Amino acid sequence: MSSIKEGIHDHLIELQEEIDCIFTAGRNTKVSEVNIGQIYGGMRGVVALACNTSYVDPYSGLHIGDYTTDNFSHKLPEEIFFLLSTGKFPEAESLAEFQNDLNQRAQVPQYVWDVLRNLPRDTHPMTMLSLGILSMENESVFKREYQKGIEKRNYWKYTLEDALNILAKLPSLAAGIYRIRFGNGVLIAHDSKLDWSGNLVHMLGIPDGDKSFADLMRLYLVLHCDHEGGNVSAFTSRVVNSALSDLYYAVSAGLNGLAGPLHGLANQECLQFILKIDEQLSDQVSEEELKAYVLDVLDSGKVIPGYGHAVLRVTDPRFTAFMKFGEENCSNSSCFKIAKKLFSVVPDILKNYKEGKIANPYPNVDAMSGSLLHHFGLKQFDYYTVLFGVSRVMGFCAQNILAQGLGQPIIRPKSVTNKWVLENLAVK
Ligand code: AMX
Repeated sequence: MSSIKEGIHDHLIELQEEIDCIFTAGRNTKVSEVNIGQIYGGMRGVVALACNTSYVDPYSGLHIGDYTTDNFSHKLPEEIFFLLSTGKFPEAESLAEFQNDLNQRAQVPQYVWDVLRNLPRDTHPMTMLSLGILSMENESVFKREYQKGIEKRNYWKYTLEDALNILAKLPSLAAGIYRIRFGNGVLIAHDSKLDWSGNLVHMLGIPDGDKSFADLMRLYLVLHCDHEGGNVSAFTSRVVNSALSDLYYAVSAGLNGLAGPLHGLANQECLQFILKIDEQLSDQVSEEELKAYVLDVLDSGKVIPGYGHAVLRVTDPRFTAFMKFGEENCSNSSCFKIAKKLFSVVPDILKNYKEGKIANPYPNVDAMSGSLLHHFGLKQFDYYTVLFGVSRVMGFCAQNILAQGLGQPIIRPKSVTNKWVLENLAVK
């Protein structure tokens, strides 16, 4: 058995023991109450899911297993996938075995390129990514084995096979999309001597040769990997997989959710905001000028992109990790300087704006990530969500493998009509 498979097997035993304890202590214990505002309001604040890959604390941000962002941001994405799905980082030997396994599976079938090259020239890169994965659905090991008849307790093993096949092909697929959509369409071959993110950088073929870009990509792919279970893309992916639609369907569905402007697309709006400041005021803008600019934007009824969060109540530690990277690698970049200046003025303005109604005046991850990509030569905004997607697929895969391993059933909350609410809840 491979180390990752063994790690997941052991992790599932631990998780199942915990669930057994939880159930023994009180299967019917109430967790949260749901009010009418919540059923009409996107179920915000309703605790209704268990997700053991990661957890977002309002004050300390993203946790993966026992690790906070500070403690995992220096790792490789492969180590992060191992952590998400087994609860532990791999030993050096297990990591090498896992990377070797991914390399063996990296070849993207020719028909995928045929599908992508036949799309209209202006197809969004996220459509290409989602479609590229969906087009490989006939390769699903889970589907093939399910049709033969497999025991429920083994579902996760075939879901893992699909996850490894998808993850292995992602750098080639994402880089190929970039080259078809924004370059001359000539693909660069996968290099099995490179790691997962190193390969993505290599195959993108952005001609700056700067080592820091590879470091930035590694950090980017690590920081966007997962954000617990209730966000649009992770939840969508889980719901689809809970119907035993295989991982190709589930990953493609999750990516379709990520493509929305309220979710994965927000990072490109942040960069546009910063570029506009650069164009109108330059990176030499004074603090006073910037404050006036930000207030003008707010007074015109717009939000300050990159600030605020539905769960976090502090500066996102992922923002802090990107800021540190910027200080160390591109402190003279115009975009970085403006993003940093915004950080010094925006929180105080937001704290006092709208009579303190803005729940979190601090920056989220999107306030910095696009500025750094732009500085290192990746200037096509439309592509940024693809990178977010490449990273987030690790979370989708890990969440679905663990859910299958724990035998979680199909997800099916109950909905009601207005009439039912009026008749049954005395709200007339
Ligand atoms: N600028 C101006 N106003 C803001 C604001 C900001 N950055 N963040 C929140 N507000 C406003 C809201 O618009 C809302 O006003 P309203 O009641 O008049 O509609 C009020 O403050 C209360 O909102 P909230 O409870 O603080 O936030 P929320 O949980 O409803 O929304 C978010 C969270 C992220 C959508 C919001 O902060 C926002 O629009 N931020 C700017 C866009 C952004 O950065 N998006 C990326 C989010 C990260 C991600 O998921 N990728």
